[in-house]
Amino acid sequence: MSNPHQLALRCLFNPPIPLSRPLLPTLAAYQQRLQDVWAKHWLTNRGDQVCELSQVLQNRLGASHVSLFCNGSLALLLGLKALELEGEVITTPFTFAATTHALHWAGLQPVFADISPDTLTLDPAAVEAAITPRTSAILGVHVFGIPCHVAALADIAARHKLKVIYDAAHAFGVEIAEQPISAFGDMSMFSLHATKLFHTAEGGLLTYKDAKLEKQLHLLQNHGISGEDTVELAGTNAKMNELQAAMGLCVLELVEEERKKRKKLVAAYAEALSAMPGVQMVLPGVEVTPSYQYVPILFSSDAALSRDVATARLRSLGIHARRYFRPLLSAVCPYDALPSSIPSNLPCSRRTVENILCLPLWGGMPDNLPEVIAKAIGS
Ligand code: T4K
Repeated sequence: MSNPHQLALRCLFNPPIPLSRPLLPTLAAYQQRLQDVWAKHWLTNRGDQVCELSQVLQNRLGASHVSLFCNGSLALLLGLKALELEGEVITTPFTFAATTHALHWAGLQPVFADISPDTLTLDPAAVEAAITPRTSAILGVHVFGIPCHVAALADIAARHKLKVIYDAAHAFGVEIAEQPISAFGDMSMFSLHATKLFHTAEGGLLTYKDAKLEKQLHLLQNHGISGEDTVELAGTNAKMNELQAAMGLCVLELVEEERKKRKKLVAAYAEALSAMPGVQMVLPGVEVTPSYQYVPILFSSDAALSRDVATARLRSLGIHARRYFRPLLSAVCPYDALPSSIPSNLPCSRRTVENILCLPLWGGMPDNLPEVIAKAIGS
């Protein structure tokens, strides 16, 4: 005999439910934008679409300066270069690999500090304890769109004369007490990858306060070339192209509607998971306007299933939840050899990476999914 829970678990999703699904404009809307690109025969190197998107995003994000890139990883790398940082940069091991790799490629030494259990972002006390005479900056990650402890980090940075850079890959549209997330720190990087709420298929965006960085970033992303016969520095190619920007301009028109749908789904998850022992949604504080980018949940020993058993059960139902962000970057070569990677330095990060799970979230996903997932992991 089957009980009602077991009956519900039999309804498999085929094709499987992905973690996220890109927000897409109608083909007609995209084609309309492309008509202008075709008419001008201009595909990249600061065309009209890129300039328009840059202007629109500057207003939308309330940022004094913005620069667009071909992806978020190169945006972050070139942002670090433009700031002319040296030596050590204190950062979190609980992030996507691109954060730490950007430091590596910029010739900087990552120094891992532990995260706070409330936000899963850098613990300010651990950051302060990690400062040495070689420290030049703090690279925080607003992981899952949950803001770092921005006030405490700003205070530490001011006292020790450090730069603050935020990896805001997941934080498009996030505000803290109505202040845009880009208002905090010297520079923020937003990923515009297809998996993000707002995307350009592939893409990246830097916001920053120092006007002088704009020219430097342009040189760095355009081979260091400033004129037909002038190469000023050793740059690379990291430009956004017109097809990406046209996609972004179309997607931007859909973002608010998508946010509303995701907000409802997040509320449904909260309701479905509320009475479940040992399973807790990781949510930003009440003063935060969320990005609705991910639905991270944490398992504790009171949960009916462990994180890994729950993940496997969901997968057997055709639901692709993801164990973001595993492994910790402190456990990955070459960073595992760093003194700050020693496990005793990172207890909260280690606990988190063993117990975190991100549940599917995209506007068009089935309405009953939060309930199905709650049933699957709660029994
Ligand atoms: N910093 C942080 C904190 C980041 O999270 C990231 C990127 C970066 C920096 C670097 O930014 P970018 O250089 O990427 O702009 C994905 C993304 O590729 C990556 O952008 C993102 N973070 C990371 C968290 O997620 P994967 O390897 O986990 O993605 P994948 O292919 O497994 O797709 C995830 C889900 O989305 C699946 O359910 C399938 C679905 N999907 C994916 C794509 C690409 C679709 O339905 N359609 C699609 O087109 O890395």
